[in-house]
Amino acid sequence: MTKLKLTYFDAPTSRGEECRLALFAAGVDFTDNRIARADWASLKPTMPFGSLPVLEAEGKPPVSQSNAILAYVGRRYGLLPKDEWEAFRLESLLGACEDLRTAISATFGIQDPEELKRRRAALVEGPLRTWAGNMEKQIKGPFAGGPELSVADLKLYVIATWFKKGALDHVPTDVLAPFPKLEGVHANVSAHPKIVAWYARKS
Ligand SMILES: N[C@@H](CCC(=O)N[C@@H](CS)C(=O)NCC(=O)O)C(=O)O
Repeated sequence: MTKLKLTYFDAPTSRGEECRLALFAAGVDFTDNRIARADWASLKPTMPFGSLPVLEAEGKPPVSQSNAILAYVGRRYGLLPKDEWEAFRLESLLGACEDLRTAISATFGIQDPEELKRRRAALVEGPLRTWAGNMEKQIKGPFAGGPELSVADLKLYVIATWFKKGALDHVPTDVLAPFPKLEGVHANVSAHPKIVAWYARKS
């Protein structure tokens, strides 16, 4: 296998960041290809589904979709358990995270401030809290699958960080406080030596 190349926007966020974290945490020597927003319009039609992230290997077709990338990295490089059913269960958490992102994305682009406030409050009280309550029951602790870090933890970490840094207006930074296992995943991923090393490297 030649060196993998991951393409995403030049931002430490979202679906690209969770794939970078997975590759780095798994010890994969990959090319971290970061593109400028200004270049996106011309690149978009060249991507399998017109979106990022995309993972490439020489001689292979490029592959899109963050969850497919995470599942591949997880299975091939040890960030998913060998037990196939447990790996499958953890992959289902990746899908649930994308469902939440879809619900959040439905509130993007709302121009009227009062409408945005109302829709975000409904998001927090409805889909977000329901998602967090369901996710809480899936997390074994300290990580989603138990003692070992997996790609599911990295996806959960990136989403929790999104809330915690206050990037979404009207979504409280402590929205996950009633969910100690989710908070625990965030804290334990933050403190994981590989994740500490990644952010030390980038700063
Ligand atoms: N389901 C896809 C969604 C990909 C997606 O929407 N990516 C965003 C960035 S996080 C993107 O490429 N946005 C630019 C665009 O769609 O033109 C995945 O999980 O990879």
